[in-house]
Amino acid sequence: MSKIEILQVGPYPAWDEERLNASFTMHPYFQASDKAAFLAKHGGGIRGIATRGELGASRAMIEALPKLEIISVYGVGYDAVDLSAARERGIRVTNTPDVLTKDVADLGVAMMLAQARGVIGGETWVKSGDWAKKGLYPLKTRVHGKRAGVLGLGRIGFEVARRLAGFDLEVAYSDTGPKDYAKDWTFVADPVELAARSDFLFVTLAASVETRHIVGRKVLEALGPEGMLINISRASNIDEEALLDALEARSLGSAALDVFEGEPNLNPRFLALDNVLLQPHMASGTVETRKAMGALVFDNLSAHFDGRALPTAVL
Ligand code: 8YV
Repeated sequence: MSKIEILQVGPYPAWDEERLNASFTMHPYFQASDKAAFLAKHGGGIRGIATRGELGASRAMIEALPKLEIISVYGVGYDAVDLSAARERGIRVTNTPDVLTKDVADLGVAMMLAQARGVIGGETWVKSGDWAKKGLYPLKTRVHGKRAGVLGLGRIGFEVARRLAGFDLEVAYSDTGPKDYAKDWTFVADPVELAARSDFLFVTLAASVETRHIVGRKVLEALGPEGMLINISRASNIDEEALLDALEARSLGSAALDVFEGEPNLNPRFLALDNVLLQPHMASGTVETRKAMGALVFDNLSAHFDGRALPTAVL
């Protein structure tokens, strides 16, 4: 019997590709120089898409695959999948929640600590010889005892808040309403008000059309020249032009960012700034977590084609 055909939208680690290739005929879309010709050639037989969180699946891609039944996302965020196009055709969508939650929270808190304490600059100070030449490293900012705001208290936001409480920060959060699992933390409905009372503002919202640019000029102004913005969600949650303006004008103190519009080709204005910490979208990037994510991508596809319940269905 011939194997089921899957469109592979982005690369995966070798262990995932081996497992997928053993069970399915994988079509590596990401390697094709002429994407339209690739879809025209293979599209007719494809029944599944294996994609990545940041790559998703567009309406055009979905429409080019008449036999498509399932889209399996390697990532918790599925904002890049055109859900209405999938819904119209009854196409199933799965993601990889839970397995990455704590790693993403860890990196968010690590970025806050690294940026506040000048860890990257400190290493440069040592390696460049500045320590011996110029003397003591400039003093940095204390973290404990400060006020943190968590914008979006879902799974990742909750783990961020728990960690921040462990580092003795005072935690407040915004969400659609107060959460019964967040009794020790202060609920603040308005993101601008949350920013105004925060030294560190974490963006941990699942991205959607509704949350687009939820962090705009007003939130950045409220966070202020001593404030730090940390984004481990999606770039679309932040008005990036407003963020760059605020960082350049120093009306916002600093930012620590793992996600960018148009990544990996980020706006060059970021590269000229000395008040940012920039990471290559790697919050879930540990071997352990990526193995668990890859296993879920595979398990969801297998379950679907074997007629079993999907382990982590979105649609
Ligand atoms: C991944 C992510 O880096 O989970 C998500 O939504 O953005 C990240 O965990 C990405 O999906 C891997 O391609």
